[in-house]
Amino acid sequence: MLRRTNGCQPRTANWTGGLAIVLATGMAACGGAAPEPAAEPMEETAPAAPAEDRSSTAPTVGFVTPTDGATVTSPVSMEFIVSNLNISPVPAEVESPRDGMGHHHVGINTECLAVGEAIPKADPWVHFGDGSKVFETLLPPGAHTLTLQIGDDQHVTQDGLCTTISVTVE
Ligand SMILES: [Cu+2]
Repeated sequence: MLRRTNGCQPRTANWTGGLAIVLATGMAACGGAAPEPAAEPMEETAPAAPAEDRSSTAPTVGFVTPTDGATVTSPVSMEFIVSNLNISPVPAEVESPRDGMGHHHVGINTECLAVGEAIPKADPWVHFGDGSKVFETLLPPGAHTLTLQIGDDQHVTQDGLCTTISVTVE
């Protein structure tokens, strides 16, 4: 719990109470007055923050378009998005994969590869080693599975960085 007896500590962690109130409370405490009891209920909301931080640092990947279950026309336009990961062109020479960097791969009518596997440079996989975040491809009418998977500089799959959607081409 963030329960401090020193009222002079900046309370920058409190985003819910409003900055003006936090500053006013802090200044009153620094001026020698007794700590304001009114500030306590606001601090009780603080413990929610660390859990939120943990989930927001996990890398994710997904399709902006199309959405899962969508009916689309060919050529099918795709747009990719990541969070907490940098999409970067693969360097000309790779001695070891860079941390926190990767590029997109689309697998047509195939599932996610296992973590730690190198993504084949062949059908049904398309590599976007130039850092592209969009793709357009012709698909025949019918149901299709689109898999979007991140690979590092050596095209090796990463934990949690794959998603599969289903679309129907008209
Ligand atoms: Cu690749």
